[in-house]
Amino acid sequence: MSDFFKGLSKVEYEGPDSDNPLAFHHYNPDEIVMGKRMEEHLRFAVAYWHSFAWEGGDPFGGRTFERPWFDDGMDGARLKADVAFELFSLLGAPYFCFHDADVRPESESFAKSKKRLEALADIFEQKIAETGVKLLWGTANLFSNRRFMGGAATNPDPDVFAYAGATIKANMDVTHRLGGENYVLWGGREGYETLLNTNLGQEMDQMARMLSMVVDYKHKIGFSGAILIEPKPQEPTKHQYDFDSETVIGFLRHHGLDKDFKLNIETSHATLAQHTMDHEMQAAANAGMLGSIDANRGDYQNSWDTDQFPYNINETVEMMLVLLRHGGFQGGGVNFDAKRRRNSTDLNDTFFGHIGGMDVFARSLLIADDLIQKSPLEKMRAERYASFDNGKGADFEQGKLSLEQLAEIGNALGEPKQTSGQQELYENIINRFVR
Ligand code: XLS
Ligand code: NI
Ligand code: NI
Repeated sequence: MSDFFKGLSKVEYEGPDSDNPLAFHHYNPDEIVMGKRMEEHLRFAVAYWHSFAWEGGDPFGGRTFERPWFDDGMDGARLKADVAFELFSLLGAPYFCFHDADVRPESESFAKSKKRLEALADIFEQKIAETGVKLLWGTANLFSNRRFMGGAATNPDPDVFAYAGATIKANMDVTHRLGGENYVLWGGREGYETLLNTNLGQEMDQMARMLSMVVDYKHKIGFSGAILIEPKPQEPTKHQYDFDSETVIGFLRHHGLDKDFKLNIETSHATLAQHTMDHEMQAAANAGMLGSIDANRGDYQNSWDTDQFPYNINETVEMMLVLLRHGGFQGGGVNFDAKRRRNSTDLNDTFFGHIGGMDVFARSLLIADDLIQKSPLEKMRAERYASFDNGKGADFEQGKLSLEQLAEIGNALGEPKQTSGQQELYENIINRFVR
């Protein structure tokens, strides 16, 4: 293995009282929570794109990071792979995720770019065997290259549709070969800038067609992982078709595709959709589609995808409550789709970001477990709906009452008794356990 992070040793759990900023204070992989190791609950992954491919540019200025693999073709790509696996191992992250474009430089033809991707996959195969780090998911970048400016699956040009299909196939093949546990589709440019030039119905149908081809192919090659769709309401396009969890679930059901997909839900995207992350996760869980999450945070005062590292305890506790109540991720995990800030230029900053993120999840998992086991939260919520458990309430719930029968009951009632929703009490219980 390379020794790029000279002098750094493996990040270990040292407990909440440790002063060491390069240690975990809460993430203790072997600690048992609800009968399962913490590592198995959380299944952390490092995102190749933010930590190794992103150069620190933004719309107002270019690269701020100095890394020896930038601009260096396939040699750079190989060095980047060395450093990436070094970081995964030092962090003790069990998984990573990547797009084709993160790991190999594009070449002048599709066939040559694919060769390069396969060459990197050869390297990954070896490194996976050496380090035990696994692939949580692979995906295709169908948004950076200008050929996709008008969409990939939803492009009005069938040649671009075909190019997108070929790219997806190449990435599914590589993901499958590397033992990837899921495959992600984020519709980066599947959306529109203006309806004036857009045939919405045609574009949605094209998207559904591409998704059913993906499902057919998955079965054909025997890929047993889940195909995950990642909702986002906007950015880069003004309106993205996979707007939020409910929109994606409705779209999949409408096209008879819901059995073959799950969701990959991202915190910052939830914020952009004006939802909370636990709302997005809950919607997916209700549909049996809580596949995986992209962990980060957005900014509540602006409207772009800031992809900051997770930091907010209460937000994460609310997410972990949904996760634990629904029996965990269905095959996925917690992928840090998060980048250190543009002026966080030290090598250590990538470690601090991940350590903080892993700790906030671990701590929130423990708090959510306590809330479920030791606080009155679950009981209070259940009691709020308890009158549906028997009598007329149960009849209604089981669909035994017609509207006329319901009206008969209603006609005989006085004003229903007022029952407090007790939001403040619920909030106080959460904060009493956040420690
Ligand atoms: C961008 C998305 C992207 C996906 C993978 O906003 O979050 O990074 O996770 O294509
Ligand atoms: Ni994401
Ligand atoms: Ni994002």
